[in-house]
Amino acid sequence: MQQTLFAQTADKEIPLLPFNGEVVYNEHFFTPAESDAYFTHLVDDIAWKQEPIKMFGRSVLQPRLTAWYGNSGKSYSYSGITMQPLPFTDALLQIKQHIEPLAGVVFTSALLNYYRNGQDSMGWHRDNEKELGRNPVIGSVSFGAARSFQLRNYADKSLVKTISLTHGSFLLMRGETQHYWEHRIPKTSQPTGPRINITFRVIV
Ligand SMILES: O=C(O)CCC(=O)C(=O)O
Ligand SMILES: [Mn+2]
Repeated sequence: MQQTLFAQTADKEIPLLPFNGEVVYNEHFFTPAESDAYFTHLVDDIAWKQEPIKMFGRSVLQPRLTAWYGNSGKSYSYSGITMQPLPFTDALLQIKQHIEPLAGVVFTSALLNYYRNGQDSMGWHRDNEKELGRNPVIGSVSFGAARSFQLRNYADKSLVKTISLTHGSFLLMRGETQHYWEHRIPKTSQPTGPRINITFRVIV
């Protein structure tokens, strides 16, 4: 078992996992003004769709809107659907360049999720598709309403970490995280405004 190490933890980075992976959270990564501008741009200019996925052999609509952007030629299979990316918008390129120095990788793709209200959600899963390589580096940027993000140990499902992902925050998952921890955005019955999340990924 490998202990989590943070060789270059900056003051503002909060490590979240006790072992078997690395997740760091940076709450005020973008300024409120930048975050407001990105949120408005993303709501208006992203080609949002509500895609069907297969659940227990049935086709159901995902409980959120999604979009897939990235370098050309990097298609991606996800929950039984294969997505072809649209070319990065200028705003997505700016956000990508802003997070890459901290992530230490060059991201090739971005999955965008638009949670319209508290009833939109994402179930337990790991970002462990084979296209992401052995130890995926996932850079996750959030704008809009704060939502709970949960990490649960895959072997011991009683071990759950919950964090609120706020407007303009940046969460980085790396190392062995996707082997040992799953994550989700649960539904909430609290009145909740819209939220956009972008997970930048490296397709190898
Ligand atoms: O909305 C989030 O914060 C999580 C999104 C996510 O897990 C994903 O896109 O794979
Ligand atoms: Mn995920």
